[in-house]
Amino acid sequence: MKSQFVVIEGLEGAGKTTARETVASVLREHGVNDIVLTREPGGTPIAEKLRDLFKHGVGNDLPTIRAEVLILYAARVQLVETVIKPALERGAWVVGDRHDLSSQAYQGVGRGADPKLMLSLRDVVLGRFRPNLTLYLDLPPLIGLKRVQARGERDRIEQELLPFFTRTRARYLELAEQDKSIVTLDATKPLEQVTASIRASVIRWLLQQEGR
Ligand code: T5A
Repeated sequence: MKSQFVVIEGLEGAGKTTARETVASVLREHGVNDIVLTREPGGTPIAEKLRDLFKHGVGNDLPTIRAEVLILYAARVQLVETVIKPALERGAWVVGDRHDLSSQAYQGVGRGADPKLMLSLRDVVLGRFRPNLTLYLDLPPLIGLKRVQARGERDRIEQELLPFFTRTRARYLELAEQDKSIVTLDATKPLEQVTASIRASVIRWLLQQEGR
């Protein structure tokens, strides 16, 4: 099968880190051995610096909403052009922890940037490049935030209030509803059940791709 780009999406604490490993292990079981794992923002030296700027700013100089959007797109395009596309071209598969859908949800609606403008920006910066499959791990924000609370210090995004995450989740659900390449999974279930549904979804999708 031609190499593919699979992305895991969801709010904080949805279980994306574990999900990425699950997807990679299903792919290996199906004979895919060359797998590149990415995370966004980040994944190249430049993009990791931009991640730090996005998350913490510099001292009291915090990015404005528009600056934040451009920082995220600069990091994304750097990752896409120097890591993801070259990997796909050499025949590797790519499994990403977040991609553009995060910006559409967090910045487009959570932060209050114009959602239409965000879709246009995506088209300008990324052209027609899109993930082949996105697994969106859906859960109410309170559950996810409780799961990550134990980590201690919170970054700028994690310090946002509940209505921000509620808006962000609503946009995820809205966009998932409109796009057949996005599969929504219930991430409130115990980890073993979520893992089982991720495995089932990826296997079903692989079989569809192979025309079986
Ligand atoms: N962002 C990112 C934007 O605003 N715009 C963008 O365009 C992009 C790309 C990234 C931040 O940037 C924002 C979103 C984020 O705020 P990050 O540190 O990478 O920052 O944050 P996250 O991607 O959200 O990573 P998290 O670690 O917070 O979430 P995960 O990866 O979904 O959670 P995970 O897997 O680490 O699990 C958290 C805890 O929950 C447990 C795990 O064991 C772990 O302890 N857990 C479960 N517990 C019970 N039941 C389950 N089903 C569980 N699943 C996981």
